[in-house]
Amino acid sequence: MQHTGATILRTLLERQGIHTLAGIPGGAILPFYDALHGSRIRHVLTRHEQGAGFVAQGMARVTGRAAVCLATSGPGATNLLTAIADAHLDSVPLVAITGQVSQPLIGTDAFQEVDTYGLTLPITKHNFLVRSIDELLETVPLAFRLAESGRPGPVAIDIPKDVFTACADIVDWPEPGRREATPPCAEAEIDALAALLAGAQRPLLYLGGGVTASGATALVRELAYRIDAPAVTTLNALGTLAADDPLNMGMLGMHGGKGTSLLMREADAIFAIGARFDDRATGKVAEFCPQAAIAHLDIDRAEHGKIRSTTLAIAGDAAEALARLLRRLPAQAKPEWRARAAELRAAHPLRHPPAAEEPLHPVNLIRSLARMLPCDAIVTTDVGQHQMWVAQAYPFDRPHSLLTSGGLGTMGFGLPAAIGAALAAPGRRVVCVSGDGSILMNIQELATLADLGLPVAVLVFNNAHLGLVRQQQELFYGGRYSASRFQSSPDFAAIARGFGLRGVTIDPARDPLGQLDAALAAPGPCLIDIPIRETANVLPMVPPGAANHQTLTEPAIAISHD
Ligand SMILES: Cc1ncc(C[n+]2csc(CCOP(=O)(O)OP(=O)(O)O)c2C)c(N)n1
Repeated sequence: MQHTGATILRTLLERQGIHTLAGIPGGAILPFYDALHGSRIRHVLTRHEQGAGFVAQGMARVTGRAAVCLATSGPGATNLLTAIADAHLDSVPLVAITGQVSQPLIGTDAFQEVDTYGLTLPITKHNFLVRSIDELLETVPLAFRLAESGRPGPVAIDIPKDVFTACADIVDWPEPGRREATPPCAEAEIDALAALLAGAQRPLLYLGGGVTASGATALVRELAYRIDAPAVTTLNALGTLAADDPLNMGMLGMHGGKGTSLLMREADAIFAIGARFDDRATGKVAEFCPQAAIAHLDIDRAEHGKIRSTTLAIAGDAAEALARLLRRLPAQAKPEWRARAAELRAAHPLRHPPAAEEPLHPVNLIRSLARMLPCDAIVTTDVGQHQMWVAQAYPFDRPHSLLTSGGLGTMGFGLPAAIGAALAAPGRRVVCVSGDGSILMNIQELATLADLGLPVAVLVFNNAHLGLVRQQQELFYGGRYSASRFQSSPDFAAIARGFGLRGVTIDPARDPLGQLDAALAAPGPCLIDIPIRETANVLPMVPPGAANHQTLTEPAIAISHD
């Protein structure tokens, strides 16, 4: 039967099991939008292509499966770049499909022509410029296979308009692209790992996003208890161990607890799983875990020894390797080491004023928010102080429940990612915690949220500043505040109403938590603007470039144990 390139792409996506796409049409990709007319694939029309990229990321981060975003050539494609780069740094499986000018026009500075292939080359796992229908049939399944296999990541497919409009008879459709199993590591490597861990007196697990990507959460928990190893997590691995698990030492690095950093210095063996020794996590690398032998299990060989030399580096899938490790690793009780972890955690709690005194202190606010939400709620964040307060104070207890831009740190991530999460996880409550700076970077997606009516609540932690910038200027630039205070502040609740959503401004003087609870309890999407103290800082904080144990804390602030 005769097909156009556009109907072929639609069929390939349907066969791939794609139910939802996010994007914005335009000239070069219009033939594909024409083919979508009447398709069973749902198209979510965002208001900016970056929003489409993050909607797709929200879907992918919740499901672990590749999700798709679409844009036209030129400005449509360039608007997608930040979301693609973001997926690259956080290893999120994303397939970004862009229209391109027809092939005879490529290289002529045609209307809306930009070299999307060249631009996406350094920010994707792989990218394609498709030149024929035959290539399209090969490329689309391959793109999904590449995005999901090994270390997940973004794949870009640029399709010229004349490929969309070309016709061909298709007799045999290719099989959909699927995640390929990673080759198992050698027995000798598992033996060496078991020996290293069995010989350790003070072992510690350093867990990254690869644990979630591999579905290894339960195995990691079993391992921690098998050898009495406390665990630290990166931002993107929060929830791997429940926040209240006695072996969970919380997030490591720049905004991790002081007790966490001190325990890491005492460890004699660090087992890093699916983590990449990012500078925000390690602090000054030369002083990272100076006493420890380091074993590193990562699916991506390129990460081995990239930042920190290791005693043992194993390339493999975390779930597969851990299952084999657990079969031969005997249980080892280490009561003194566990007691030391408990002692350091108790000695260095998160400091914040008592809730009764300052209910809207961000730490108190986040703890109250968690009590108001169901335990399977999904939290997305933007980037800044509010993001770090969420990481420090929200009691995540499962993977895929915090969606945040870790590697790229992209302001504007939170709202569209929340929309994607709500699309991918129907029935689950989704909350986006944002700042008054970040929300403005993709606020147009409130219109998309209004279209869809999803149960997303956007909480704006409003401190009238680019808070994290203000904090750095206070702490490291002698209080010289430069371009971190907003001259004017929009009425966010009114803006939300303008988009057709419920908008609420919390009055701090009248039972603010009661107002928040009521706002969250009402059905449908909403935006809640919450004034917080302008000068509140996220502490602890390791000064950029310093070692993790040189973290700054705020001894003057009262400690509350609620
Ligand atoms: C797109 C982008 N531009 C600039 C930055 C640098 N940056 C990091 S945090 C921050 C301030 C964020 O302010 P806000 O969203 O109000 O959050 P707050 O820190 O006040 O909680 C800025 C400008 C960034 N991360 N992303």
